[in-house]
Amino acid sequence: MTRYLVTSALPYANGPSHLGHLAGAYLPADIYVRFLRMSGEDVIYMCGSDEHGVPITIKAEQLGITPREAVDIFHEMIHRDFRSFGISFDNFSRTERPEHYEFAQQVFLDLLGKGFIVEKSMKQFHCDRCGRFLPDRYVGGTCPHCGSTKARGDQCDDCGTWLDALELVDPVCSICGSTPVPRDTRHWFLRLEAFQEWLEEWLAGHPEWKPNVLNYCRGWMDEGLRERAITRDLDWGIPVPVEGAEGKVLYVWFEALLGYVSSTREYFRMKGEPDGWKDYWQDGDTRLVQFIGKDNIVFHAVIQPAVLHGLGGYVLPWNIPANEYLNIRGEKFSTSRGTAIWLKDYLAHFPPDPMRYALAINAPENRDTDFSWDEFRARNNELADVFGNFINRTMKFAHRYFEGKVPEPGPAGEAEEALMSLARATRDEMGELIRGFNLKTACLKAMELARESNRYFDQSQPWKTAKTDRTACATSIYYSLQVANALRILFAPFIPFTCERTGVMLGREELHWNGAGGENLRAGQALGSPEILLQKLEEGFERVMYRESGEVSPSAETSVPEVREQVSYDSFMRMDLRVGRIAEVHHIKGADKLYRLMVDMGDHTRQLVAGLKPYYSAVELEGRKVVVLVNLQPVRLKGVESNGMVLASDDGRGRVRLLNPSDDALPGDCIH
Ligand code: B3M
Ligand code: ZN
Repeated sequence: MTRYLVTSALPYANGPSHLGHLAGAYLPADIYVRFLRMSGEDVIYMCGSDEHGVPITIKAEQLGITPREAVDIFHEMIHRDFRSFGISFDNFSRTERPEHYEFAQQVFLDLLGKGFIVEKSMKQFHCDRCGRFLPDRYVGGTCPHCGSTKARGDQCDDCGTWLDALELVDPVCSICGSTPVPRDTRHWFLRLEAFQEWLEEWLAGHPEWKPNVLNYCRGWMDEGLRERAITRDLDWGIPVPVEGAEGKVLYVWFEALLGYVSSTREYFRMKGEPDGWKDYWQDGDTRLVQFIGKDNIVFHAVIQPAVLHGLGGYVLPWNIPANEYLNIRGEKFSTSRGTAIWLKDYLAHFPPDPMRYALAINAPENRDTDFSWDEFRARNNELADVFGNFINRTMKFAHRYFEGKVPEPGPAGEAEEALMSLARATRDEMGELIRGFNLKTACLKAMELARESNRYFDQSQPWKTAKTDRTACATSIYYSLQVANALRILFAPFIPFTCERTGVMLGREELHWNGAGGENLRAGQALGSPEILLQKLEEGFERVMYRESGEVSPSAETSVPEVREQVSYDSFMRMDLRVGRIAEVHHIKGADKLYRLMVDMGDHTRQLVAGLKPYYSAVELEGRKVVVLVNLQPVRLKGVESNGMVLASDDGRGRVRLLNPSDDALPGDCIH
């Protein structure tokens, strides 16, 4: 059986995530994975923070904190913001973990033993003023290939070339600006040239890959591969596991690429299946699909396959659908340069789905694209006017003329047949497009169906037939409801939160791709209450995010709430807090903020009502461990009894995050 192992580039834990990250390697992966899950495929989505290397140490130095403190802050922030955007990783790990250290060091020793890694002396830039070697981004200068003056010691972002710092023109120390000098040092080299022939053959076997990826690799191969240093003079990172290598660590790119494997190993260990990762990484039936930005192509399409081939027994990338850049005012979003629109700043004011839709339909799939708030507003309003409006008017008619039930239709006429077969054709076309990584075109197809659905509604004029021909009116609302359900399914990979809420309104929550285009809503079935799914935006709406300076203002700082009145130790001890695990998540009719949860408390299951709907989808909650106040007086909310409370934090700006007991805490454990 074909298994899909999907990854997104491990984001450096050197700052919050921005729209450029989302558009490049995370949203496309999430759309693809959600579609595969809905199609019944066996798929896991692995990612995690990339926590070593110079990007981290430079950031930590800027902030005046240790690298470990920096990665702890940004790992949490990145993970939180991606989840708030519905990026549905099955595991979001991190490379600052003993399990990853061991695996990366084992791989290093394995390749060393096979002669694919050799130790050599080399010249490296040294800053005599700073008294240190200058690996990677500690050196800046002009790129010898494209002339960009923003090139860095290991890579030029503008042309993506993986550089040897000594190639830089007019090199400068990034710390003090002085001119560095080449000095002798010893490092370990990956003998890439040993893989030239094999890589040529392997790459030739993937003509189906995106042209931008293949052209890039071809350029690299034509230039001829040569050995590359894969260790660095740094005191932050994974120590080189050989005698005499004090003060040297594995080059971040060498070990981060192995982070995909160690994230998978962690995921299966936590599931109690410690060898489960092998079914994906060491089984020929696996399709490894890696979503990245174009600046990461060489590492994923050349270095990673060479390392995994050198190891032997690992699957190699089946496809690497690299995206180009999403720019703003013509410049790449950049964490290290601080030119970005941070996810958390957007989320503090607006819901995730309109941005998911705008970035999907304007994705930099084959060329750089530019983000603008005007374009975003146009896409938001298009989604509200076409998709949102169709769902809303259909629901309103069903409530106004058919007691909030799916009406009994008359015989389907030509228009109905045409509409339903268009829904099925759109479903099949979209499936093809998504499997071929043409996500933008797939999204456009869904929007075309939504437009066609509105045209059907207008042409059938239910506001007239409601008075003149009830059967005709029932028929058009019946089929409008069926195609509303099709739209919910087809848009779900793109705007999951909105489609989940649509499902509650339609009384259909299952998400099977092939369900689109069928008559799944039974006549007579009760419907949920209609709600406005999407808000339109006025011109200048984005000002709420900007300071006078014209820069996106960090989310408005909130005043820290006053500390409440003191309590005695005894009165605190009267609160009975325990660990629980969410076993089931149910919607509550007519409650758009509440879930009914069945929580496993170890020796019993307890029903709770929790206002988590704006912050978590049901799938994110199921299986999650929580902290429960169990001796709170029971209350009834929307008619549902709640026996206790789940504890969560609130940052005062409307961001609510559940308190997580540690991995090894068990349901029923008491909390002191
Ligand atoms: N941390 C992302 C970047 O270059 C880099 C990806 C690692 S994937 C193994 O921004
Ligand atoms: Zn210096």
